[in-house]
Amino acid sequence: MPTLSVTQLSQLAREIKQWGKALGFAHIGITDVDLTEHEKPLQQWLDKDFHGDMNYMASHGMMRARPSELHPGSIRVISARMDYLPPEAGFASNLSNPNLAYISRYAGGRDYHKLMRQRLKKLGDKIAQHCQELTADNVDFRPFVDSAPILERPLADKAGLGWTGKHSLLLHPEAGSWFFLGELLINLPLPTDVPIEEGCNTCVACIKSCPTDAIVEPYIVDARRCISYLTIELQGAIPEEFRPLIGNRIYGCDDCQLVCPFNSQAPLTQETDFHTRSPLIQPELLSLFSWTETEFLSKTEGSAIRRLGHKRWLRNIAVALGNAPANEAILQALEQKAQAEDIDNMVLEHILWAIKAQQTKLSITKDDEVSLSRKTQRVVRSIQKGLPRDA
Ligand code: B12
Ligand code: SF4
Ligand code: SF4
Repeated sequence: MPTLSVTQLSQLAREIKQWGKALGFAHIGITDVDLTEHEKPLQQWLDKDFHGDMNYMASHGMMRARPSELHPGSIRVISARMDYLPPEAGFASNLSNPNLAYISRYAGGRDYHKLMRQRLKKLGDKIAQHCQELTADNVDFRPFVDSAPILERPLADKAGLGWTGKHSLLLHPEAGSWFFLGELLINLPLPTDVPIEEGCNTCVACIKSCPTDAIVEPYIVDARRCISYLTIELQGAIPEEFRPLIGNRIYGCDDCQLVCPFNSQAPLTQETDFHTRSPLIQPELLSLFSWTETEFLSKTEGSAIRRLGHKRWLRNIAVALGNAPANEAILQALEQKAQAEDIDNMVLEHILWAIKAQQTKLSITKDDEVSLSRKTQRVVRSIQKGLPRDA
């Protein structure tokens, strides 16, 4: 382990925060590697099967809560926040138009994993070089961004980056919650930061607004009910009970953050790479549904959406088309796709579900009327009132 003096370590901690800012991180905090108090809640969450078919959540045992086992020798975690809210997010206009596809605003630009990991690696290199010059000792570090089994949110909470909201995400009184987390595990005994005070108080807006009631208790999300899981993580069929509740959300969901009062002044991202790319700005469902696999792969190149694959892309859009107002053009597009020779059985089942939903609606009314669920109407009103810049 490097042998810096206490004064040198304090000075270094200050410099790490400045270097982090220069690398595009909005907030850096430092904490130790002890997550013992999270082992029991994590195990309870797994025991209840809240992870669904995300086997990677269960397969590493308690290593998630033991960063020092993940990278032996680590005694500190440098936790980093990077903001992703793009300008002109258009949340309300997008959610209130059921003929448009809604894509979570974290995913419309470049995949954050690689970008953040590279920046964290640069920060680690800078620290190592600095220590080499001071003491000629070797610093050992490893960057993580959602890439390995590690409890990122509890670490960031301990490092003072924010408090854990009742939606289970980290949020900060000034910065809200539109940010990614990443960290460097390191073998330097840097001074640690203190957590900030919890600020949700009596608010329960996120719990009340979740379209699928996935926040089953304050701070606890049953992933199997969460639209983010259903549209991104789940490999197979989306359970029917959730399909009508998904609305037009074809990739992830932002509702629990959209109603959070702390997002009213949230900073926009400094990374132009996170701005929503043109084919994904308020896109028509029918237009996205018409993409061939080759088009899907080229239009989502470099984006996290690409990992979904064309099959699940079609699955998700079929559900949203089934939820769209009655429309002959939609029915036709669905029927055409159902007859495609290479259509996958799982996708076909969703298309048939959507055809049935459209036929039922068409038999009742031919109006292209807006049919939003009560909850979505409330979320839209809350965005227009609380987040006018991003509405
Ligand atoms: C698995 C996962 C999911 C799953 C499960 C979500 C969940 N809440 O666990 C699904 C697919 C549903 C999901 C969805 C989303 N995710 Co996600 N996800 C993860 C991942 C990979 C692991 C999270 C985890 O460990 N869950 C296990 C459970 C047990 O952990 P937990 O919820 O923190 O549970 C703790 C609390 O319940 C706590 N607890 C229990 N009782 C109490 C009581 C009190 C008072 C308190 C304070 C705490 C507490 O103890 C538990 C153990 O520590 C992390 C990245 C990472 N490696 O950490 C990203 C991560 C959490 N996700 C992230 C994001 C952005 C999202 C989405 C917003 C994406 C989207 N727009 O669609 C949604 C939000 C949904 C939501 N409300 O959580 C970001 C969050 C950034 C932030 N600001 O906090 C992360 C950190 C990724 C990243 N690197 O930036 N995600
Ligand atoms: S992301 Fe959507 S579905 Fe998941 S907990 Fe939040 S509001 Fe509910
Ligand atoms: S909506 Fe309310 S309860 Fe939920 S995280 Fe924000 S402040 Fe906390």
